[in-house]
Amino acid sequence: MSFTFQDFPAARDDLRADVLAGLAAHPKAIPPKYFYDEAGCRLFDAICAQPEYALCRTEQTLMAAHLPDIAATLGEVDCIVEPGAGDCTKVRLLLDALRPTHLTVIDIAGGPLAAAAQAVSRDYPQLAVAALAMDFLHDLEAADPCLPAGRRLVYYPGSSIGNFAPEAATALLARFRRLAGAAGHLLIGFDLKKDPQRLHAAYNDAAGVTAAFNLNLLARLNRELGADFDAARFRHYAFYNPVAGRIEMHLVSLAEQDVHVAGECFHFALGETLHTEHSYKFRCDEFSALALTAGWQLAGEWEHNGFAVQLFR
Ligand code: AVJ
Repeated sequence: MSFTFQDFPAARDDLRADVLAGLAAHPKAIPPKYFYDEAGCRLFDAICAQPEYALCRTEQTLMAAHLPDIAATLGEVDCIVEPGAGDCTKVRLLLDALRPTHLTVIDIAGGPLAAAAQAVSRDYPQLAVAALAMDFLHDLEAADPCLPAGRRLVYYPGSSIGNFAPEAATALLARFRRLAGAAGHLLIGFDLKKDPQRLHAAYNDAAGVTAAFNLNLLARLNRELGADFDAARFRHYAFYNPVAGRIEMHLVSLAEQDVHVAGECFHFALGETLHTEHSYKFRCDEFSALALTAGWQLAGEWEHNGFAVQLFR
């Protein structure tokens, strides 16, 4: 059994700088990666249990059903790399099917990652597990020397790629291409374009969990940056934009108000929005074309109930 943990403090995200820059921009915006503090992670898990939000359940079903086929298409894999691995639950399924010798998991939340990776290491005694605490958007290259030689598989499930606008998505996929190496593969899950009513409902669940998830960002800024957002004066607003092919999530100011964040004052006009997330939806051919521009050739494709997983080499 081997477990290593490496911290990359230089490649860490900067909440304060990103939020101050985002609030000074027009329109105001904060990157969605900041949703996931402890409460945000719990709220995201609760979203996945809502009847309207089928994404996580559908991906699980798809992976369980098609894993033998995915494994056969992949062939031998020595190392699985998962950026944004979180609690490492999803990758366990792959470990059982692919039996790699190495697993490298990457996440900005170093503490929870280390605990989850160590638990994986205990359950898979033959596996060499490495946990890297870093913001992979910031400096994924830093992970490269930590990876063993051999056939690598980059695993990026959960439609996380949907958070990136096409240009940023291409750039990230190109970085995954370099990380995987010449003989490497990418296994990636994404949400498909579908009836806009279904998409709308998924981000406007009746129980209000997505609204709570969106508004929790303000609570986080109050706590961590000494901000004075009044959550009652912002409205969760999410809608599908079929022209851009994405869900847009906003917090709309219900009043003209001033908010103080880390010693700076920001004015919100009545009806002004703070943009918090894009969640892009794709058709299969659209996504493989996007990945092709990043150097990836489609090697396999599986679809279930409005969700897809594609394999690239
Ligand atoms: C984790 C990025 C896939 O875009 O559907 C869920 C996050 N936001 N509800 C998504 C999310 C609102 C989710 N991803």
